[in-house]
Amino acid sequence: MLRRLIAAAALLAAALTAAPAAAAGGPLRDLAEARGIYLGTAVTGDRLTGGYADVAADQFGSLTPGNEMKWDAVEPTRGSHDWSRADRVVAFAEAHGQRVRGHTLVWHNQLPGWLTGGTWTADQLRTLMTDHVTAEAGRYKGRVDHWDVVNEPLAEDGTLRRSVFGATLGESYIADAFRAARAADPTAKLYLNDYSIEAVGAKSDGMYDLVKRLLAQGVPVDGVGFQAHLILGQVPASLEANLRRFADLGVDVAITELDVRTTLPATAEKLDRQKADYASVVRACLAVTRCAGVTVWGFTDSDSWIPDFFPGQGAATLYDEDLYPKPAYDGIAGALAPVTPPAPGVCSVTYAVTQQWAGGYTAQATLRNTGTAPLDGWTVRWSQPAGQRVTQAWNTALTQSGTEVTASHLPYNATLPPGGSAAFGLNGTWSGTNPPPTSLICTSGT
Ligand code: G2I
Repeated sequence: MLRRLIAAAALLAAALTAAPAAAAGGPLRDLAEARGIYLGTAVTGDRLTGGYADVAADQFGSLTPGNEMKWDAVEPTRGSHDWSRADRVVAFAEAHGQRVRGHTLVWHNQLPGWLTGGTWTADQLRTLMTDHVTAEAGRYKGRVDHWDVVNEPLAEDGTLRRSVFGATLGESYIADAFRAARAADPTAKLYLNDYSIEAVGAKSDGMYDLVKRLLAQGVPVDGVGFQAHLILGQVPASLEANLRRFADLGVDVAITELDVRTTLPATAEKLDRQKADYASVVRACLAVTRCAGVTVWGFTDSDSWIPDFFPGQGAATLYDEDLYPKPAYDGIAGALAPVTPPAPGVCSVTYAVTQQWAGGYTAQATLRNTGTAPLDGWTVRWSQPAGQRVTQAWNTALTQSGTEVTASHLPYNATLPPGGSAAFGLNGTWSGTNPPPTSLICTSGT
């Protein structure tokens, strides 16, 4: 029931959103952060100016270079690196307080011609691969939050893909790539990334078994990326359970390349369905504690790989070709809306930080009697996920236990007529970040 209320509140918040950039209290990146995940996008580095750059910076907390970090881009000639396009995306992210998902160190596509055109012994190929991982992960040491160390290692049936790496080196290339990445950048989270592993099935079973084997060998796998290149109306019902079973192995999970393609033209009905699809993927991530975040594979239909690869299909992203937000934007904003379900018909409560300074803040909460009878006493509860401590409160009797805060009425503001409200305030300390409460509820009674 509570879940349904939350979903209803989220949809309502989305429906009321006229200006998406200010949706539900903030841009997507802030909404996501307040819910404990990041919302990222793939970008095309050459396009990071003007309106495209504004949306990329304002709405997303993480950037993935769509092509700029691939092997063919960074080492077009053997032994001679060109980091300029990758550097540009990383610098842009740093200038806008964004994380970077590095994509990708070892993949069978977009390899340089000198590599695919050469003839290599297994030893030579292994050394070329680990040298490449060492050079690239080393170059961005400390600046990349997640690396897709190995991309798309599996065939459709869940066995090892017979790529140049798989066929020549066998499964051991994966362990070698991860170990080289860990040595080159000890703080980056190292991911295996693949597509068509979103549902429980043969391919995701293969990935599950692979991760288990790698962990058993002490290979530093920190996470599994689920690309999620989805077809309209086909978000797998088992997505959440699938994410959870991987998390239960002791790795993080993330949605890394989300898009939802449809046949063209995209009608209003299809875009509504797409909105629901985007929202349900975000909700699946939110439901799994170890889900680090969701990345969309391009945020505008003018920068999507779909029309080139699937003729007759497209409209797969959140913004149209003119950078106007589509219903899918509201779907994500709604799914990420703050969890503040009012007790229906009894009371509602709002919370806002009114002042913040290094290490400290002041917040104000207002409780309102939304029922038809007088409220005889009230209690407001919330949780402060980032270790904030309340040091002082007024107009309420407040206690804190760990991250949980309870604020109750005092004799003089216990009784509220229908429509009446009571405000109370507090001072607190914070460090790192000061996100809003992750849950905020009021109850009536003494
Ligand atoms: O194919 C979709 C994605 C599947 N998972 C791995 C991702 O890395 C992959 O991304 C796409 C890029 O979004 C495309 O932009 O990978 C494609 C190629 O594997 C990229 O397409 C290529 C075109 O095929 C080239 O003609 C073009 O020169 O992009 C290149 C750079 O614009």
